[in-house]
Amino acid sequence: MKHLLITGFDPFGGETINPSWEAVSRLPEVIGNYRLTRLQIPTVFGLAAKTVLAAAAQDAPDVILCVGQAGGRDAVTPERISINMASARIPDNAGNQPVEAPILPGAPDGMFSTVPVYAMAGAITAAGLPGKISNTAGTFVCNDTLFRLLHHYAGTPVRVGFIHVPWLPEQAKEGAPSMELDDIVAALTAAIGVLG
Ligand code: PCA
Repeated sequence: MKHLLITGFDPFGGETINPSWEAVSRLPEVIGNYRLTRLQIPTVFGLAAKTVLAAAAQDAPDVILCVGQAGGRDAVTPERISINMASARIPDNAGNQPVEAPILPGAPDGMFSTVPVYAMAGAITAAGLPGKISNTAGTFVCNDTLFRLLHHYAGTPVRVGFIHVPWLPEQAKEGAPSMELDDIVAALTAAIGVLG
């Protein structure tokens, strides 16, 4: 059996919940071929990736999948790419607010995710749920985390991916898109099912 390390973030930006952790913490211990380790990570630049790497050093996952909230999105979105840029509209949970700063100076401008994003988005829609590839993970902590992990595992067999999920109905302001928690859990389950 293969091993998946899957993470969700703590609430940030004044919110009291983060759908990424709400969903990740509800995933079963086994999906298809994979045994899951579920981990909450802090919404803090640098520290989030560091927390993932410390956990990965313990139990050597085959795949690392981070899940984050993307308020305003209307679908569960596997991220195709991360960019070497940190620029924050709001402070992270430690008060950091980088502006137009490279994440890792000298590293490539962008790094592609190493999980099958096309198949994952397809599996979500095949399950009757909204899913599509995203071509930007933003410039906040989620992008920072994906970039650092892809850079760390480049040239190794460990695959790294990221999935952004919409707000829950109770978070979404009037008229803003949201998704039920059960549907987010089902979408993540479908996406994990095609990791291979
Ligand atoms: N979403 C933020 C960081 C933590 C989270 O859940 C982001 O998209 O960068």
